[in-house]
Amino acid sequence: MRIINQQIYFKVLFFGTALAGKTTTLNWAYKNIIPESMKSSQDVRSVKTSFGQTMLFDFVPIKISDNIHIRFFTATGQDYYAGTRKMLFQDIDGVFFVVDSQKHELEHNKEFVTEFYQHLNSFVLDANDLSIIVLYNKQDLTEIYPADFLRKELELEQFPSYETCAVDGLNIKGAFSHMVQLCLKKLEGLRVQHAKSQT
Ligand SMILES: Nc1nc2c(ncn2[C@@H]2O[C@H](COP(=O)(O)OP(=O)(O)O)[C@@H](O)[C@H]2O)c(=O)[nH]1
Ligand SMILES: [Mg+2]
Repeated sequence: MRIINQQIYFKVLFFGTALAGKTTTLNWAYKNIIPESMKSSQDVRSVKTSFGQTMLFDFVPIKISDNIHIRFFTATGQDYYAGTRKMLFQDIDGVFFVVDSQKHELEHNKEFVTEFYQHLNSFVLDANDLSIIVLYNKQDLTEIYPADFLRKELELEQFPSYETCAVDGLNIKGAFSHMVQLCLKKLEGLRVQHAKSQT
């Protein structure tokens, strides 16, 4: 979170393996659930490779109220650009951990869970202080593991989660509203703390 000129900026990062559906989820949300009045830019801004995959990140700022903003970023999942993933963890408030539910992606997902905790450690972040929501994506496909199995295998059971399909938007609205609520709850917590410290 950053406070600049009395404006509060939350930062939410999409993290997960290459092709898990991070960019598709963000694009779907931007098109279908974020009202025009909350959009502070015309489009999702992306830095893409020549193949159309996310090279560095996608970025979407939205305005929740007069002085509260949430900035959504997606980290590239491609290993060639892995170095850029870490820097995006700076100042994060929330993470959508996007899991590709396809069976052949299980080991790859496990590697990303390990990497995720490494990045949190390097920024001295505690998973308990962050708003983490897991998206078990690609639920429309047939060769997938059920979310219950993945939750256990990936040891992500303590986090709230949604079973999603980024192509048709299944459960994405619920996941986004949940994230906004968690950010606002964090703000309320900080307000209470501040009020206590003033007395
Ligand atoms: N069937 C299916 N395809 C998906 C889903 N989400 C993403 N995709 C496809 O997977 C590919 C990679 O998605 P993308 O959002 O670019 O992945 P990213 O690398 O995580 O940003 C694209 O062809 C998407 O259309 C999903 O829920 N179901
Ligand atoms: Mg992408």
